[in-house]
Amino acid sequence: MSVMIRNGRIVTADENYIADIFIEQEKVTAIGVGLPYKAEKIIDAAGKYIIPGGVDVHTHLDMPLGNISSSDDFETGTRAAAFGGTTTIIDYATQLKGMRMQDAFAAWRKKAEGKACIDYGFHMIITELPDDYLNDMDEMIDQGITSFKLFMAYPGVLMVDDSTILKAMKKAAENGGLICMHAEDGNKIEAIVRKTIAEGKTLPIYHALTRPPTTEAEAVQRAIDLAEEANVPVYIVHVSSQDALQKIIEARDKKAKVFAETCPQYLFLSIDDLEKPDFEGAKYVLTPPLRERWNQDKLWDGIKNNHLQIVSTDHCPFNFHGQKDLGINDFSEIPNGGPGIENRLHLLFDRGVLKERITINQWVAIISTTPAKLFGLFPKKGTIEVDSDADLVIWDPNKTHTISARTHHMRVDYSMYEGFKVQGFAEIVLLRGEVIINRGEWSGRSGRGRFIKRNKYTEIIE
Ligand code: DUC
Ligand code: ZN
Ligand code: ZN
Repeated sequence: MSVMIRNGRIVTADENYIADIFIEQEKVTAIGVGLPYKAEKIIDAAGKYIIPGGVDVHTHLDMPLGNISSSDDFETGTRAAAFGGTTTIIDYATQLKGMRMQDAFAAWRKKAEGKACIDYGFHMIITELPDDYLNDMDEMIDQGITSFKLFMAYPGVLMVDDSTILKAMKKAAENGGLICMHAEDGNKIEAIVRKTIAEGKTLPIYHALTRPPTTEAEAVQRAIDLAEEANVPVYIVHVSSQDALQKIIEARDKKAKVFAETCPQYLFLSIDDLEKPDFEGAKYVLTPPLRERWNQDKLWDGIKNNHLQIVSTDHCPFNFHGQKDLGINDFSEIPNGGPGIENRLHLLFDRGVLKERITINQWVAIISTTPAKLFGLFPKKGTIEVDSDADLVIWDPNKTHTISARTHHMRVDYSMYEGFKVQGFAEIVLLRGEVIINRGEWSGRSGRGRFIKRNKYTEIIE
């Protein structure tokens, strides 16, 4: 099927111009003014922006947690992502204890195959790494899983000690993998949590109060030091606070290869949300926790100055009724995570670009181009060029809507952004040349999403 998109304003991470785009065989095959080709389908994009499809490098679909799983699976979660203008995700597969990475990969592939509506890749979470598992990391790289997540939090479950971190980092230095770090001091937090519960303090707000920013900053510094020792780049996931950001800025000023993301929840929500009455604060129990509001401006400065290069969602939804309420009597039993896969582009356009916190090119960079580059998807994804995949969003910059659980497409019974009015709308979304969102309506197919074998991280960004 050939498609011609006429007269849209093409916006990439560094360009902004009006032209036609011609698509054949899933790819962009020509870009220019007044292209003379005949197409089976013509889309008029006059007055609209055309941006590369969003790339969300931090999601948790169908993620097991104790006896429950995150409420979106690969079908509902990726369809919701498409409504939000995201056409590629990188989800976290988990090598649970006792499991080899190959088995974890197979298990996550099975969750996605036949269901995913957009393209996807995986990172691998490593929870144990005896010497005879080190080769698993090479096998993952060969199969296109070129990044690994390590947890410095959740002792006894996901946390790995510093010697394991160093071992994984040294292996990554050898095979070109990228280490993603969940940086929170798990032991310190665990001690504060036990003491707090013993004092009878069980409300959701104590989730945030027992994980102070110092526990994040300390772990970020440790991760940076370990990466320096191993001589390997490190990517800090879900940076939530100025304290943690400061450590990243100091390291980057010394030319350390440290990269980092933040997430919309840290830019638009705050610790005050955890104080909502009737246990509603549980809707905002995320890790790291939401911080005091003043951190938001610091994170925006971090984005503007390229100390934070990516905004991902950390989409990890749990229903308020039946899942979050497992912690009604004890905040530490509330499943950690919140929904957002559908909201990222809209929030960042409305409250980033339109509020002049970032330029429109920076918006494209943080939501699509840089994640594609850092995680080995570029230039197939993350740009609009001849030969790139025709993953495109035709964005109406004027249309407004109000975010609500009543109308969103994520399979979760609340929205963290309920009632937020946003301007800018993903009107038409194409995945490899096929229209999957047509004027706000679903027209894609479950199972059309393809596993993308990623390349290794290359030092193509500063
Ligand atoms: N870390 C994540 O990255 N996602 C959900 C919960 C967590 O601790
Ligand atoms: Zn994490
Ligand atoms: Zn996460």
